[in-house]
Amino acid sequence: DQTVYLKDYAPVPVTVTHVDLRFRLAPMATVVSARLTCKRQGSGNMVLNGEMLTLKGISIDGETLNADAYATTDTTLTLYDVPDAFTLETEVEIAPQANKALSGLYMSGGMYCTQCEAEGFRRITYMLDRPDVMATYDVTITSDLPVLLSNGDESSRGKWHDPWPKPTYLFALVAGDLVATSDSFTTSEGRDVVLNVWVRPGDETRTEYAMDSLKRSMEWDERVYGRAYDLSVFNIVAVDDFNMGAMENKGLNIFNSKYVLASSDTATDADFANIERIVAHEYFHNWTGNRITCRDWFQLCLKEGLTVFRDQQFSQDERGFATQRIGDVLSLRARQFREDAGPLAHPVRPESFVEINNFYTATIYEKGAELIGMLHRIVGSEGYSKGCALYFERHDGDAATIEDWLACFEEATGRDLTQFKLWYTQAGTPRLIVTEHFNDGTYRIDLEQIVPDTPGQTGKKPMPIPIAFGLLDRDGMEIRKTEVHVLTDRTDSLSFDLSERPVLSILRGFSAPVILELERSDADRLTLLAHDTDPFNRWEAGRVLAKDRLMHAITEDANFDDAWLDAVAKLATDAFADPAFRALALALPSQDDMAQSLHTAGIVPDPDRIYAVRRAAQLAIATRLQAELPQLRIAMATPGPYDPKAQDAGKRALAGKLLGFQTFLDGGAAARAAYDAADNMTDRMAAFVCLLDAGDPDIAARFEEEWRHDRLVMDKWFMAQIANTPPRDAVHLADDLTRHDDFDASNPNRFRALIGGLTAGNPAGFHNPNGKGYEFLADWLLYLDKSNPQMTARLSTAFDGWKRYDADRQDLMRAQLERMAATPDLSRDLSEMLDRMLK
Ligand code: B3K
Ligand code: ZN
Repeated sequence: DQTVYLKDYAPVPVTVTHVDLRFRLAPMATVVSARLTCKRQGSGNMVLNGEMLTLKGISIDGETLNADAYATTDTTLTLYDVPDAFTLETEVEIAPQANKALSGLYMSGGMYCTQCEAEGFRRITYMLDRPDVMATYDVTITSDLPVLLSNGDESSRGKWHDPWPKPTYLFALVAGDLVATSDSFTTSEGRDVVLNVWVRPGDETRTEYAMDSLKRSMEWDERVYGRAYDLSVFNIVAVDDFNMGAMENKGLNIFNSKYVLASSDTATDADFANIERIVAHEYFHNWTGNRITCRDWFQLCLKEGLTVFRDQQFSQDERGFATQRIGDVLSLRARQFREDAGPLAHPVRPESFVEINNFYTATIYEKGAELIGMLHRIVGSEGYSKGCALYFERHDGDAATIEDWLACFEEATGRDLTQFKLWYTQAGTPRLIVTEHFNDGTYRIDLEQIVPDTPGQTGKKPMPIPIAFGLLDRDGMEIRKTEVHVLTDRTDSLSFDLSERPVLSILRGFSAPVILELERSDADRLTLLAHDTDPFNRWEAGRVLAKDRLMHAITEDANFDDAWLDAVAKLATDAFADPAFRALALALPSQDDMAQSLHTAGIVPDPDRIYAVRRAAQLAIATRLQAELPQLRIAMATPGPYDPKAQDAGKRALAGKLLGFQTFLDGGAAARAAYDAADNMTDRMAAFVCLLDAGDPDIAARFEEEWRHDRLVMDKWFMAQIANTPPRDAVHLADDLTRHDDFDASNPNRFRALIGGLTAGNPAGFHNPNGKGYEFLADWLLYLDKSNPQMTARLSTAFDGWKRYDADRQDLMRAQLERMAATPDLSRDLSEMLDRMLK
């Protein structure tokens, strides 16, 4: 059994305090010499991690080791009877060119780069590859390549020193033919910092936004959290082949080029927003993650949940609270609620894992961030600031735990957070059931929470749920401003003396990550949609109305009623409302959202039916707006040069939504004109998607002709086509595209574009009752598992909702899961995922 348990945590008997690394780079035979300064702190042998290494030499304090003084396995190096303090020297050989797992030292487009989190360092040299071993580093890189980078500050070409003790997972090395866009920043402490964004020659015209985002992040972290940068250089490098978004290596952040490179011509507003968010996220890790790291990987949310919370706060400040919060909640529900409701559900702090890379999940990240948000709401802004200040002061330089984090808030605020800790240990999305009663001048709200069973966890305890609420009168005037009630018991009630029944606005700002169940009239919802002072709940009211309509249309063939269509039209045409908000309010719940909601309501979702009903709803809205559409679109024009800021992006988002409706009516005429007129990628993509949807026979070829030279744009081309083809053709098209000259399964962005275009972009196509979608996915997962297990395991989650569906689809999916599970030599990553999904 390869399971690792939180309860088994123990510090290492012999630790490493300084690492001196020398690299002689060569694609198939890189030599890594390591000198580790070691110190005993307990009893036992020293067991170092190492994988895919060829050991060439080993000595202690300059003496070559006898064969009986150590032993190696495929994954370890054990040293017997080491002294209390000594220097261990090893020399190993590795082959970065052959490394297709993109973990450890590998090559991408002729450059060397690394990815060490979570356990990639052990593929570089023998070391205690765990976060509670923190060491200072000296690195020397020998290579003819023009740019040689590592962590810390450079003393001479290829020689780097990082004075801040760090765990192995934050180590990084880059070597290549790169060019920098440079700038500088002076910290509040008076430190002058050189900022570089390193890219391949030719890409330097697309670095401006990333640099701008970096400077704004640095300023924000000083102003809001009092955290300043601590080295004299901060490097960002863009890499084409990268398994995730980016990595916060100390002083040397490595990014997927998708999240660095942007020009108005090639990147959409969504790309710009992601770049801003991810640059900020990685930068913020310098304090939450690097200066204070995690004791062990079970504490992953300590750095990830907190850092996501911080990047969400930043984006709210940069882009507007309401629209940012709505976007974050949409993604929480789409990814985390889905995860929490299925076989992969796990606590924000898991108790065991087989492969830690399988736990970089929406639960650890997004739910982890929600927990910080709730803590913030419970202790208040001042308490939150005090708690953070204590955490930074007390734990700087530590590898800390969730207990350490919570203790700071208990001490700083005098609150007992024992019950709050349940949020970290109990999986599953709580249901919050609210019922209203009005009687004789008394208005009462009854509250009940149910924390559902999840794999391996039953009989859960009630958790503290901060419920932000306010009351409106029947005309929509606010009669009680927002207050926060913390539900701590399983049930509770709140009473108010009022002369008439009010309209309740509850869970304002989505104050807790729960599923709200509240039966109430359309009239109340329409009042909230029109008048609530809480913009999140205005949007939510519209969302619930829309979902309700879709549900009825799906289950009872109901028509879309005028009252609803009028409310939608009113919002669409409300010139006083923020365009970004209107765009969000006009977006119907996604197909997967509907499948999730139907399942929660005990109804088996039919993907084809969901697809058809959603389209019927779009057509109904389009028809209702027919007369106004052209004018509305003109009003959203953004004259002047492209500006990625939220204000113009909001207008483009609304214009794109409206173009979508228009395409339902004119077969693509307006979209064709919009495509020809587009002078930025946001407008072009919006028109492209409409034309694909309208079945324009030439548009895919035309787009390809125009953008074939650009990898990042071509990812969009692959994805959009599959996502916007009729479901019956989707698998066939995806399969065809795997034979396209530009399809490259070894590039994660391209692979994800193609597979995700089908599984997430075209759910009805993926769930084709003939089972071809499932077979297609399983074939490709088995193929990719041989080279890149991390990516494979991640994409296998497309199957995690399999138990929601009808018996035939379940059989087909189970057959594919079992076929994969029965394949010999699966990676640990994929086999853990399959085990959990099949359980
Ligand atoms: N910490 C990295 C993620 C590493 C994933 C390893 N499989 C990026 C981030 O969260 O900022
Ligand atoms: Zn992170």
